[in-house]
Amino acid sequence: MFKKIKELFKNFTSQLVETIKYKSLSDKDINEITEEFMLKLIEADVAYDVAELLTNNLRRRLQEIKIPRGINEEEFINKLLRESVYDILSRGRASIDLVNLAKERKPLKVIFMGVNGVGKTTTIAKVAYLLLKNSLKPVIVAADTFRAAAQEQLKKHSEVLGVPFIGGKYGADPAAVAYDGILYASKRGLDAVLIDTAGRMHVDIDLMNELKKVVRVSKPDLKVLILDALAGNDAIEQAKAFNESVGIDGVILTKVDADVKGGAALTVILGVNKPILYLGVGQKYEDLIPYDPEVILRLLF
Ligand SMILES: Nc1nc2c(ncn2[C@@H]2O[C@H](COP(=O)(O)OP(=O)(O)O)[C@@H](O)[C@H]2O)c(=O)[nH]1
Ligand SMILES: [Mg+2]
Repeated sequence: MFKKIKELFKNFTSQLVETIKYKSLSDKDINEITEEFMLKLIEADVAYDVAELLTNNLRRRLQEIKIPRGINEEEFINKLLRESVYDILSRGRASIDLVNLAKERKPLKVIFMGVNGVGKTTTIAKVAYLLLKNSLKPVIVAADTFRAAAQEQLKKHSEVLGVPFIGGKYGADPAAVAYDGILYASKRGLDAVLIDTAGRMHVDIDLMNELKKVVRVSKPDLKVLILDALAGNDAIEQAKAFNESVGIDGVILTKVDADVKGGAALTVILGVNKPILYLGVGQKYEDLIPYDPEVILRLLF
């Protein structure tokens, strides 16, 4: 993961170390080096705004700090870079812990939304698995009544996991299906209701209105937007649109493992400006890791 980005970070550090070997760092040097770094980030699929954010943070640090003589310069600069990245990563730190919330509320109602193919259904199965591992009982609800295959896919997961499943007939009102799922969980004292919704383009007004209705009826505790790391900047646009339309409480970023360069994933992580709950890092149930700036830092350096 983050292969290309890691390389860029390394090169940036060694370039700076090389420069300060022979002279002290002038503002001009700093500007040149950070500018070049920014362009490299963009080449590695980091979105312009995000590359700029990181570069500005870094430039400010470099200008403010005098690099002392006689220290390990490489370590020093690496630390500086880490701090810049950490600054931005921390903005996405989630104060929401899904597992703890499910322990507190009976049932915790979570609605999962997003564009087609981003990994909603797979992520719901992963979250169900996570709850089970914490001795919590979820019900999975397929409020995607648009595609028969979507119901089947979720049902299969529920069978493998041994979790109850509530679905609806083709064309049924998704809001009614979601409501059924909540009733089911309330009656049986289950811990969480995980509601899958149909994939929808954020620009499709009818489908967004339908989603608003599901939200009005089911009154979820959490509205979670699923974003595909590979979508990069487009994922940020999706987040903006869903946030304006129904509001989002948190994000789960999928397919982080599939982003070879790492720039697209980094773009979403640094640019989405919403709490990130988890990262999807594979297709297996256990491939869901809590978002933690420290963990990302370790992956990046
Ligand atoms: N590599 C990888 N693939 C994923 C991840 N999450 C989902 N997928 C795959 O993405 C595809 C679409 O997932 P699906 O859950 O059906 O998306 P949905 O249309 O949003 O419900 C499937 O092939 C999943 O296996 C992930 O974290 N990593
Ligand atoms: Mg689906």
